[in-house]
This record gives sequence, C-alpha cells and structure tokens, in this order.
Amino acid sequence: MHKQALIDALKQLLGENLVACDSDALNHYGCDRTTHYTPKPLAIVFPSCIEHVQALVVWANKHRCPLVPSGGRTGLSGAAVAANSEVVVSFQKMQRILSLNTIDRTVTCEPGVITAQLQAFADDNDLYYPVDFASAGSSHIAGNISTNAGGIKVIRYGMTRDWVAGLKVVTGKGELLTLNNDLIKNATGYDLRHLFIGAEGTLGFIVEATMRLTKKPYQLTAMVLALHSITDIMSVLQHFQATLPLTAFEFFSDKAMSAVLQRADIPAPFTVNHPFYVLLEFEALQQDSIDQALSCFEHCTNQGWVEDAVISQSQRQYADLWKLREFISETLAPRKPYKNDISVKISDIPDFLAAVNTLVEKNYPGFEVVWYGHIGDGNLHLNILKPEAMDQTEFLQHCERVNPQLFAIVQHYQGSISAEHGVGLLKRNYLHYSRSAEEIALMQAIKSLFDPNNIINPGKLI
Ligand code: 2HG
Ligand code: ZN
Repeated sequence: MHKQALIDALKQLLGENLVACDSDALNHYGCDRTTHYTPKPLAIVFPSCIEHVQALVVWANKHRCPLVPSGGRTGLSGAAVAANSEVVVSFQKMQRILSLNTIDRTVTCEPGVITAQLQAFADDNDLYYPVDFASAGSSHIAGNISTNAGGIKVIRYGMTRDWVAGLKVVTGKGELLTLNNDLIKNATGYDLRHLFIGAEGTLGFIVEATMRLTKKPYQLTAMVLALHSITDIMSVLQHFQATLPLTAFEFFSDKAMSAVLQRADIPAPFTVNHPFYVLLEFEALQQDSIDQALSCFEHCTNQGWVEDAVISQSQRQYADLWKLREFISETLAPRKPYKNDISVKISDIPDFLAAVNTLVEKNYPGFEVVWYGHIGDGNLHLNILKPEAMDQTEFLQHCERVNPQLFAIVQHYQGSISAEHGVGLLKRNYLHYSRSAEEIALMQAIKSLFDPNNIINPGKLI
C-alpha cells in the first residue's frame, strides 16, 4: 500500500485528530534521547483507549506495517526510535490514573502516566512510589516497565519490576491479556507479566499497569562525602550500610560535579576539589541517626577513605545536594556523550573498576571521561566526551572500536552491558556479551510467539 493510503487508512481507523504526519511531529516523536539516529517515521498515532491499540495492531498485521511504542522518549538506547517508516504509537492521550486501592496499596494507571504524576498521586494519598530518576518528570510508566527502569533508590527499593502488581497488554497478534490480576501470591505457572517487563516493547503494548505503593520514608537525609580514591568507595558503602538504613548510594567524579556547578545555581559543597564524591541518603528513623552518620564519617576519615563531608540540615540543602547528582546527565547532554551503562556484582566492583579504568586510560587518551552512577547497586555510567576537534562520526567509530574490549571485561565479570538503560538499537550488537546464544534464541522464539509477523518494535533488543 502506498504511504499516503496507509496514512488515510489510519485516519479512518482512529479519527483525523489522532494521527499526525507533519515534519515537526515526525522529528519529535521519532526519537528518544539518543542522538545517533535520524527519525523517519511514517506517522504518529495517539490512541486514547485500549480498543484503539487493538485496532492498530490488527491494522498493522494486515498491512505488515511496523509499530513503535512511544512513551516519554527519555530512553538512552534507541528503543523508541522510528527510523524506518514505522508508525509511532504515542501514549500521550492515555495518561489517567484510573484507581487507587488503599487496602492493597496499588494504583492502576493508563500507560502514559508520567512517573512524577504517579509519585505525586501516591504522596497526596500518604503513600510512596519509590522508583525515581532524573527523567521522572517526563518518562511514562509503561516506558519504565518496558525498560525495567532503575534509578537512584534501587539499593533500598529495587527496580520497576518489583513494583508491578499486574498488567494489561495487547500482544503483537492483537490479543488483550490481563496478567497476574494484581495478586501477591500466584503460583500458576509462567508469570507472563515479567516477560513484558524489560521487553522494550517488542512483545506488544502495555495498555494498563497496576503499580504497588509503599509507606513514605521518614526524614530522608542526604550526605555528600569527598574521597581521594575510587578504590575506597566500597569500604565506605559497607561501613555505612552496616549502620544506617541507606536509601541511596551514588557516586560521581569531580569532572561531573564541576560541570553541574558551572551550569546550575547550586552551592558548592566543599571549598576544595576532591577526585570523587559519594552521595548517600538514609532515613533518620532514630533520634541518633544523624550522630550515627557522623560517627560513620569519622571512622571513614580515620581509615583514610574519606576527606570531607556535608550533611543536609534543611529540605533546601537536601534538594541542593541531590541536584549535584541528578543534573549530571542533563548537563552533559549538549556535548552528546557516548554512554556506557554497565554493571557487575557489588563485590566485583573494585576489580572491575580497576580493569575498566586501565582500558579507558589506554584507549581514550585526551578524551574527557566522566564517571558516575549507582555504585551501591554495582552500576556505573561511563560517559565519554568528544574532543572538540574530532568529527562526530569519527568519535562514534572510535567508541565503537573500544566497546568490544570494554564488554569483554564486562563478560569476564559476568556483568551486564546495559544495567538500566536497555539494549534498543544502541547495544543490540553487543547483547551476546551478556546473554548466551541459547538465551538469545529463546528470546527470539518468545518474540515470534507474541508477535509472529514481527510488527511490534522490530529490530530492537534482538
Ligand atoms: C542517571 O543515572 C541516568 O543519571 C542517566 O541513568 C545516565 O546519562 C546517563 O549516562
Ligand atoms: Zn542511572
């Protein structure tokens, strides 16, 4: 079918106002936060109900027209990119919170509910949705589920997967499935809900999600520690973790913090620079929690691990300390960094870091390398910045030449080439460093069971 005829058929299916094909819309909805792909979708559609999604899938199978699920487009791996005349299915018109169950402590959401909207809703109801990250103001709940989003509170609350009570999905065949019925206990065979979590939209569309909520944390306190060496970080983690109920343990290099301080109006936490920083957060559950934190700091100083520290003493200071970490990705974004999002077991972090550091120093001479991430979960973000004189294509090629060596180290430590950003297009060719040939073949077989005509997000992940 000719392109215009397909667009006309879509308009007939959903109504003219739910289909866009002007160039602004195509460019806007055809990409995520990756900067390496040129968007080229056929059209953008905005279903407003589950029936619309089912009708779209039936239509796409009939015309063999690929569909790309699209949320807040904050992804960093290209999973929501449409560069091959696909129809982008945006969930921007399905953003309602449908119901709250205060006994089960669950909330049922349309797929386009924004993470911050869910967090605020929970807060208004004296509850807490704990999955949090810098892009929470834009990311959609179905997108978070599709990438099993992590973020800054994983050390205490786990990943998005841990908060999904139930899902409604439309498969690549157009079937509507209700998965798990929000049950806590359900021992009736394969839990298909979990197949959709982290599937990057390759099996079908999440059209409704019931998320669990929990009780609000008590008096969160942030502390930033200054370190002279990255190798001491895990000793610091162990010591604090043994004493306090940690809700976050993040790290960043001086390069990362300096970039944020240059851009944002935030007070510098220290008067002199230190090579690395840890931002940790804990619930001040007991009267003496702050004293305990200070004596942990004292112990770490006596051991020679930590050089200085600040602790939040007001809401304002708490928020400012968090900005030092939360603003890093956004601050670096205009420089289009090449991103790696790698993880190993926490116990392997010291050796792994040393090996990666040696590789980076050897292979990126003269490049600015910015380290940060969720080190308390074993997850490091390695951002490589392009030297100004280097051409963008040459830069990408250089990073791609280093990747196999980096991922060989990841493989050696049985780690992950993508801890929380997903595989999408960007890491697809490296999947075998983290998943065996047998596993990839099984994933492909599962994909074809749910989506036999390969019309839902083809070419992503596998
Ligand atoms: C973060 O932890 C995000 O800030 C983004 O996962 C990381 O941009 C990045 O590399
Ligand atoms: Zn992250």
